[in-house]
Amino acid sequence: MTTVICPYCFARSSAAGLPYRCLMIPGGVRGSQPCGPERDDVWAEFMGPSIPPSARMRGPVFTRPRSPVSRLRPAANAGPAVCPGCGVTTTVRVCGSCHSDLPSDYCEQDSRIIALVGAKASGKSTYVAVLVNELNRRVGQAFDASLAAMGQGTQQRDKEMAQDLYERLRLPDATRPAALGFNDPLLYRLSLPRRGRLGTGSRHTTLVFFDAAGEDLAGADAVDRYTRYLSAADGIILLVDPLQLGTVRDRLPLGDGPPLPAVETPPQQIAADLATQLRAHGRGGSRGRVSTPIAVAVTKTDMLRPLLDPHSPLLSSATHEGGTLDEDDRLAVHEELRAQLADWDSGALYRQLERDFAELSLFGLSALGAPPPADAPADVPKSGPQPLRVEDPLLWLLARRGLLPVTNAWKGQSR
Ligand SMILES: Nc1nc2c(ncn2[C@@H]2O[C@H](COP(=O)(O)OP(=O)(O)OP(=O)(O)O)[C@@H](O)[C@H]2O)c(=O)[nH]1
Ligand SMILES: [Mg+2]
Ligand SMILES: [Zn+2]
Ligand SMILES: [Zn+2]
Repeated sequence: MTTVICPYCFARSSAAGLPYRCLMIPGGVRGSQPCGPERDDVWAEFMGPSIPPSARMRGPVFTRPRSPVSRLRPAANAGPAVCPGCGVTTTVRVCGSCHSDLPSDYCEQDSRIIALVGAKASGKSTYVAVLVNELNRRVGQAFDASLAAMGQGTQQRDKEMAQDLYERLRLPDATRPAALGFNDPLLYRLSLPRRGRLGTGSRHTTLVFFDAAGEDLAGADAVDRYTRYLSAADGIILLVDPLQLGTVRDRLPLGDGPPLPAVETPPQQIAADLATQLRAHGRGGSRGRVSTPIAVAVTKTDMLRPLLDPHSPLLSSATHEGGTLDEDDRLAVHEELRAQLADWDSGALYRQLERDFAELSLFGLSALGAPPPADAPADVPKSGPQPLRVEDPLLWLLARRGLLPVTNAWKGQSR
């Protein structure tokens, strides 16, 4: 049975049990009256006071009556249902807890929630936009994968982000904090080839990203929804801005790039807060370490060139030969960063992570491939984004869940 996690309130339910919303359209049957809008207080309460009273009036929500057939064949509970009020068929499913409408194909496959976390200006919004683009091009090609935005909200945002980054060469604005309004989750359908004896075909997974504002993380003040999102996550990507690390700031040659960003919450503080929240939501495992896998990615690695060996594995992307994830390559990156972090912040971040998380891997990436121009710090470099290793953290998390094949040169085979 397909389990659906609502991408708005993160309540879990079986796809078959989700209510429907009437579309309020005329049925074409003479004499029949379409349903009128009703006050949806469940939804209005979830959305908060910013929703004007007129917007609270929506299509009636109903549940499909239980029939003997539906009990025997759960599949009979998928697909459209007939509204008991007007007799017209609807396909729109809503979350039973918050009454948010779900995109039409959201309920057809299991969902994986990937939480994206990082201090203010660590590069989250730029990263998501570039990652989506890469997954549809180079990486998608290597893994025979495709990614489709689900629902109008995500499609619209993707289009705007891509136009800004790739055509107008403009960097994203700072994301608004959740306290000021509602930031919609980004929903994608990832299709990967199905492997195994049962032959070919595709396997679909829903990916939910939530691009929060950096300040939403601030320890005790973290909004409730954000915490629920973190505790529902199957994997976490924590973005770390190396320009926040004292030694990196001291050593970078000045003058040939944009000014250094203002100092934000230190990454080890964010990691510790994150672990506290996850433990409070039952994600603590053995020895108090959090069981959710965490990919810790140092961003903006283009700025670190002067501090790295020219042959550093951080300076070129993986090839993903044969559509598999190269475990040796991942380890080379992990070890390189562990060694560098021991130098850049005396290993403080890594020590904190090891204390708090049972499953962790370090990554290094650059969404832009080069620093923004010194004279136009809000612009993408003239050549457009030339990303480095942006896909690695997500691919690792997917592989942890058995969704991607992994190779290991030492064993010489994939598993
Ligand atoms: N050198 C370099 N700078 C980057 C890169 N990605 C982002 N930046 C810089 O970091 C700034 C912040 O990036 P955002 O993507 O807006 O960061 P964010 O984490 O979404 O920020 P908030 O929404 O405020 O929390 C950008 O304006 C760029 O100046 C990169 O790959 N390389
Ligand atoms: Mg942002
Ligand atoms: Zn919900
Ligand atoms: Zn109706």
